Amino acid sequence: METGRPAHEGGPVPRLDHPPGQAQPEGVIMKNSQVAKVFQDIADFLELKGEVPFKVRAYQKAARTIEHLPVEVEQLMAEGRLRQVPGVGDAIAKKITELLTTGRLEYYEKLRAEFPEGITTLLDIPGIGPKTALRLVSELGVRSVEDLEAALAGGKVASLYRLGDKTAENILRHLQSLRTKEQRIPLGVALPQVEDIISSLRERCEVHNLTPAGSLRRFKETVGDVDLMGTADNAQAVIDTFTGLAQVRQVLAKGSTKASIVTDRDLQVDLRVVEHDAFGSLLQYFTGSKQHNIALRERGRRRGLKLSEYGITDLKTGRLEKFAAEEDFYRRLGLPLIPPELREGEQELETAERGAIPTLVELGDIKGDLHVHTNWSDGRDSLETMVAAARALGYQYLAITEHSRGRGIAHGLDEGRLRQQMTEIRRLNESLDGFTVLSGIEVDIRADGSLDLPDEMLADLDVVIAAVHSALGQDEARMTRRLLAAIENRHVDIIAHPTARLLGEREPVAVDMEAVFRAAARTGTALEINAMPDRLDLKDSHVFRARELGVKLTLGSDAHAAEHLALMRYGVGTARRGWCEARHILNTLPVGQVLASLKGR
Ligand code: DGT
Ligand code: CA
Ligand code: CA
Repeated sequence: METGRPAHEGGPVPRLDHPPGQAQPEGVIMKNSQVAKVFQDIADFLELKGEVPFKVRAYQKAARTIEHLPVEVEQLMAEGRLRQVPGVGDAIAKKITELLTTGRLEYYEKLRAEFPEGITTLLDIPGIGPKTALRLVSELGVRSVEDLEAALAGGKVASLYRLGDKTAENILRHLQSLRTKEQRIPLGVALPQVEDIISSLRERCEVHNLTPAGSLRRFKETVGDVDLMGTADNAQAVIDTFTGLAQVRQVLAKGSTKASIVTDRDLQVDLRVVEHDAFGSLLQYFTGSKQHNIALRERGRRRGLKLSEYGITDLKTGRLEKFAAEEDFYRRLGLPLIPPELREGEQELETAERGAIPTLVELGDIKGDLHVHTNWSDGRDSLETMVAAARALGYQYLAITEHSRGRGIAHGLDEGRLRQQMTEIRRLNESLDGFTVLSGIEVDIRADGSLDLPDEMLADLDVVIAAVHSALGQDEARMTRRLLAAIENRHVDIIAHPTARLLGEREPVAVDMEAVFRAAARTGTALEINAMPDRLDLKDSHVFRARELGVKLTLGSDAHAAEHLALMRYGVGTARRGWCEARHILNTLPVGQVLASLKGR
């Protein structure tokens, strides 16, 4: 069952913007994590002051308990049950009450005033204990995350007496993972930036095999940071060029073979450069996922082999074998090369073992785009322009699928204009050689599940896509009924962007996806993988399940301008993450067979 909640990675992150213990905006309820944070800070302050350990531990324990409470501490207070919480005695119960009722805590604020400003920000960062925080503030004048990053990059943290490289590295790692959790960046935002960086680097220095690894290479819908790999004879020259690129806003760390930067558009990019003979193991290691690598390492261990980014060590002889190619790395473990999109630590190793890794669909398999808008509705470009762009991509056909009349803001077509467009398309087809324009529609599914155009109209079209665009807040039962009604309509060939989510902007609708998949499979209605990078809807896990249930799938760019046709690659990546082969995607077929496979035919 789909509950309509997105699968956001990482838990809630401590908010660094609003210092806890200070007055909260009116009406804002303090979360358990915020209350816990106040008590953790108190424990840290007391430790810094040299208080007796048992007192420090009491606050630490209270913080931990509150953080993990299964109910809101606010509710416990209302019910007079604070004292029932383990570790909460009279004194702490009183402090919680003060904090929750007034939004501030006098005791905390007094303590806080004894220490330099900025220290609580540092205490929020995992890997920085109270003593280190105090030294960073008083000896280096660090007051903010930015100050800390600068101090780390300048080697100042490592040079603090008795702190050293290891601690500095540790802090940097925690900072990076905080950044990663806070803001995952949509693939469609990250990939073009990375491609830009890659081409800049290639132009400016002698670097080979420059490839993204990590989640970007696996085509995950969002990425935390970008991991770039390359080879060079002179690694330092590549690193220097990289950190000096115009796209770089901040250098987080820099060494002789690796560097981390943040771009002017807030994307963190880590670059690693190795010698050619070790590139395969490097790329394998940093492509991940972590889960995949753990499973792979376990497999190696059973064979007496130790895996690392440097290669594979035979534990008996201690000899390190290097790998220039990823394929040879996998072969050494008795496995075929596993496509990056499958490396999620799920069932790819067992499948590879059985020799059953699918031949995943590729962009080159796509013979046409089945979801396209023109300036007849809310698209920017003309029919002719869209067709020319599709031909330039090597496609054989294109389905024109404007919005229907109910989508007033999108200049949706009524029957009259739609028939007009059909005539226009027929005329256009007569002038085209080896290319077919299909007459379609993206008909609106109304709130009650009925469609926005009469059946007689839909029956005359080549391709009928149906989609929800409004009343997205319906409860799961109603939304499911609504989608099922459209699926049951015999003229509906495809359901577009079934969950209507917009990454980072709009939650998916609440709908029983399993019921949708089963109805789609039973009726032969195809579900779309919308390739717009802020949609990617169906998402990877839905694609996987739908395919498993035998649902027909289509890929559509939902292009509203000629250049959007190229967004198809994001849809293909999502299909690959759902383990799709070409045969699972209708528009890998030539036009005649696609039409024959659509339900409405
Ligand atoms: P992201 O950046 O959060 O979108 O996800 P990834 O997968 O790109 O993760 P990232 O950037 O932290 O690390 C890149 C790869 O490096 C990761 O996919 C696998 C490898 N890696 C990182 N940390 C570990 C680790 O602790 N153990 C293992 N085995 N591999 C790791
Ligand atoms: Ca990454
Ligand atoms: Ca990384």
